[in-house]
Amino acid sequence: MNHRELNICFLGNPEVGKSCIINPQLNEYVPTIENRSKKPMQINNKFFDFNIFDTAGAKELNYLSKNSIKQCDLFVVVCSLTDDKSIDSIQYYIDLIQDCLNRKIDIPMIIVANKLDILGDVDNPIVKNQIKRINKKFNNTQCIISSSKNSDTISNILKSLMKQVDLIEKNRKQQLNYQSSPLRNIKILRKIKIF
Ligand SMILES: Nc1nc2c(ncn2[C@@H]2O[C@H](COP(=O)(O)OP(=O)(O)OP(=O)(O)O)[C@@H](O)[C@H]2O)c(=O)[nH]1
Ligand SMILES: [Mg+2]
Repeated sequence: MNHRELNICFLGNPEVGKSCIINPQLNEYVPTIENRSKKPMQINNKFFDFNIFDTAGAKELNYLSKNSIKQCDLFVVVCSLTDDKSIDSIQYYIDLIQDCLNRKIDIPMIIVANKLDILGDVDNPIVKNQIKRINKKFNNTQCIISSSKNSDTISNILKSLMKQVDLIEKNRKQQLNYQSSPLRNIKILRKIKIF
């Protein structure tokens, strides 16, 4: 069976829970320097091998994160619902990704607002407020609320990202078809006014 290989990069401030989302069995905080793991997964009858790049939240190790970003296809920016600074840093990571890839569009990306369990559930007014803040600033980027204690989180993230990949690839195909289609010439002709 054909397996498609994709590289996915986790970014975000220290201690937001990147490593625990990737590996929910972790229970002791050990700051990451750089870590790679593999996750095979079946999504909609297709087989994937995800190579997961876990990066350091520590800014001194940014040069390693930049190197990881350049090798990746999919991106997860993690913040903690209990840490305002980590929410403020989302933009920093989006800029870093766009700078490293040298493009601003067609980047499959998701924001994960983690540590929901500490605040209870999504009905908690603090949670509602944080989600509002994130959505207001990043309304073009999908956001999921999570707790790394829920072992399904990583699968949900990967499924959501693959939906974005499908859309980007579908759009790209349509554009290619359009560019090579005779219809394109008709449109161009229409732009020329005939008196
Ligand atoms: N209550 C709760 N604690 C969490 C959650 N996710 C992570 N933690 C705790 O937060 C601390 C940091 O988690 P890590 O996953 O190591 O954080 P990180 O983002 O990988 O941190 P760096 O590697 O330093 O960038 C650990 O003590 C975890 O047990 C969560 O969803 N809920
Ligand atoms: Mg870590």
